[in-house]
Amino acid sequence: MDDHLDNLKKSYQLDIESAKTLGELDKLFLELFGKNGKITLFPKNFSKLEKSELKVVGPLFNQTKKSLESAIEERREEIKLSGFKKILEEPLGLRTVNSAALKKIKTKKRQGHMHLVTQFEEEIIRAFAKLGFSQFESPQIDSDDYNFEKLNIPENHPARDLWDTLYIESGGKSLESSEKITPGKLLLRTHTSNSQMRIMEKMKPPFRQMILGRCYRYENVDARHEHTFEQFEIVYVDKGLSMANLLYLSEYFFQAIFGYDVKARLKPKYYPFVEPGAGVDGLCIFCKGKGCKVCGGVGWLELAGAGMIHPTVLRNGGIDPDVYSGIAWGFGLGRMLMVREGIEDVRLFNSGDLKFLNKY
Ligand code: FA5
Repeated sequence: MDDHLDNLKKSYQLDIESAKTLGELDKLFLELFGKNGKITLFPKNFSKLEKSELKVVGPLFNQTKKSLESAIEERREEIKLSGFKKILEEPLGLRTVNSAALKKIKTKKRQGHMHLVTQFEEEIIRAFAKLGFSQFESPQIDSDDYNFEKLNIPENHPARDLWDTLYIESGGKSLESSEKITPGKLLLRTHTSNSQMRIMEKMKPPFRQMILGRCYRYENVDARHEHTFEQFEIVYVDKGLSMANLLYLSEYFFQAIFGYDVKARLKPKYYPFVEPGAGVDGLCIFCKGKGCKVCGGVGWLELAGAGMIHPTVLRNGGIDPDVYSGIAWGFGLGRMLMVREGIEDVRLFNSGDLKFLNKY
């Protein structure tokens, strides 16, 4: 029986190592650990063994099971990483540049560089454009309707306390704007989620949209809170989307901006416009999960907020939640950059302190 286990381990280890797709791995997993899998059914033979034989075969079986499980898990990660890598390394293909012609043009040596946040914006757009997301604009001066009401946050709902809001006195008249703003009090948008309803009203699913821009809050300003800051968000609606897609997108993005070995995990979090809602954690890039000062010993850092778009919100946007599901996923650029670049104070981004900005 130990020979049998040994052969099983050797032959499957080879198959696992040479698997090229997640589908092939799933097949091997089922052959071993499915309802009628070879590993699942193996202990059935234990009753036929002598006690002394069982003492040898039992631990060997456990060890074989564990090593095949971890071989599958490791290969799964390798395949996922090579997938992410391939997407990230692909050129965008939006423009072809005639480099020979460019060389002939004499240009002055350029002084200065783009702001750190602007550079980061470009990285984010590039990563999501590769997955087929297009940019969408929503107004920074908006109505209470789009910022709250239609997102399942009615007036007097306690969840409004999550967003300290700057309202605008317009003397009862609507302010001029390129966007038509529907009735409702005017405010400075507190989050890029004000785009969700506009996208749904303008587009028929399926769609993949991304929004980037300034948000404003009536904050007690400190090292982690600014009154004016940048947020990024994706709104993705299609048939059959689930939290698994959300986890994939999170991991894809973290690996694009932090490096290839950052994992993501989801934990329950309340936002009125998603159900279920999630806080998206990334494995702490400083201690790689061991626990350190930055992550408060937890090993993970919360990097984004997300969830499946609430059926009421889909309905408000004219989308049938029985047919389509949606993912909304967003984060603050300053806070994410603080983690990546080891910056201690979010206020430095808008401070105009050139000594600080020129370091990047
Ligand atoms: C929101 O604003 C949600 N709209 C995010 C979301 C999108 C959830 C899609 C679900 C689906 P929250 O208030 O937690 O959530 O802000 C999101 C991020 O913005 C925070 O994690 C933080 O990175 C950043 N942020 C929020 N307030 C500030 C602030 N005052 N200064 C700097 N960054 C901030």
